[in-house]
Amino acid sequence: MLKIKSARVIVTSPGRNFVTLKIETTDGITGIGDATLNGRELAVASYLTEHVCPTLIGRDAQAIEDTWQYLYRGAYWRRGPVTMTAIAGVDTALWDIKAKQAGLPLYQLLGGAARDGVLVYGHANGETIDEAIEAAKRFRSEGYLAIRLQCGVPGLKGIYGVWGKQRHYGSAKAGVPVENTWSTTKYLPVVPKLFAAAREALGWDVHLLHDAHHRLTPIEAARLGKDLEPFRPFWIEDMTPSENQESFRLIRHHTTTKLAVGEVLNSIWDAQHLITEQLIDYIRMSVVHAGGITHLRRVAALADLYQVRTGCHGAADLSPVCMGAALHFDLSVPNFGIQEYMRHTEETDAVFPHAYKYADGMLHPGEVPGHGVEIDEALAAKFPYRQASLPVNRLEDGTLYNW
Ligand code: EZ4
Ligand code: CO
Repeated sequence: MLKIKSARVIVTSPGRNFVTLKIETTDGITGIGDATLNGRELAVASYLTEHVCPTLIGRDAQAIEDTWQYLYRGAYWRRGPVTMTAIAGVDTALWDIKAKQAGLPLYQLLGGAARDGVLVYGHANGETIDEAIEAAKRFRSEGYLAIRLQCGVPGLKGIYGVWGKQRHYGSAKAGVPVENTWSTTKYLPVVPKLFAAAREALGWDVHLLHDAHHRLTPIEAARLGKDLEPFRPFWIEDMTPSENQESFRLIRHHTTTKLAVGEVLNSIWDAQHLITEQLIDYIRMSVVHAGGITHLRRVAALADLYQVRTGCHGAADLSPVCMGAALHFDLSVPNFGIQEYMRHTEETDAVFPHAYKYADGMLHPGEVPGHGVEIDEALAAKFPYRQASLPVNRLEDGTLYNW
């Protein structure tokens, strides 16, 4: 039996905070898993260090399903982002170990490659529509086949997803939360103009996406969906929050624009009605926030029955370890749709050397045994944790709203 000898948490901040769980077996195989929860990093680190790591020592490193059940059922308190992110850290590290032990890239253990590569979308944005289109053209020149478009809204400062000319994006800022202002009335007319300009400039041979970041009511979402129908978006993401999964039925009744949701969901139960009632087209849950490879496979298997495809969250606050693991999942899962790809900073890539590579609009996880991502601990130690928070949003009259 391959036993777990040690399990420890590494927190590093090469531009932004990342939490990594490293597990070592008695015969010296190591595996790592991402356990980063943006803005709440140390809650997961503590959950792992205080409550999970001690229970892992001496356990069978190969019994991934049993360990998953042990951590999920064994906590008594089920679900929730902190718990499920911690479980994901363990699960991803154990899959990494199992694949290394087999001498195979992880996707081979998940059934082998079901496609040649993983279609990704990049993030084009700008303060103005013209700037966003210029950014989208740069992505096209780099071979991207799918591009997310976000632009500023006249009269509003600090719009989600707009970071101007910087190549890298960090939504969390040092200290207490920054406050942004939101107006749906100002936002709604802008997006159809952005999409019209994009089709004019980029043509129809490219997938265009957009993220409404939970800011619309269902009927507002329905209106946006209708307005965007002529431009055939690949999807509109997070039109409205999904705690009430029924909300999506109302949007569905009004528009054929494809709907994606799920980056803040942690459990298959959070998506049960969205999937089984065919209220969405893409489920965006990630390896790191939804209980690891083990649980995400279960979500995908359910989704496949209802023709819902995957579209894993892949923002830069999910570490390269999550990206590596996600790519093995994406390559092997039958109902893969698309993978979000926000490039990490050079510092982050140096701390997490990885086998995955981008070419011609696709990522491939590589052929290295395991998930193909390692951590340079000496370098990681040079970037100590810095407290940072996600912004909050207020309506123009000061009412606290969804960010
Ligand atoms: O705001 O990951 O689609 N991507 C997103 C992200 C989220 C951040 C929050 O931590 O919506 O940019
Ligand atoms: Co999003």
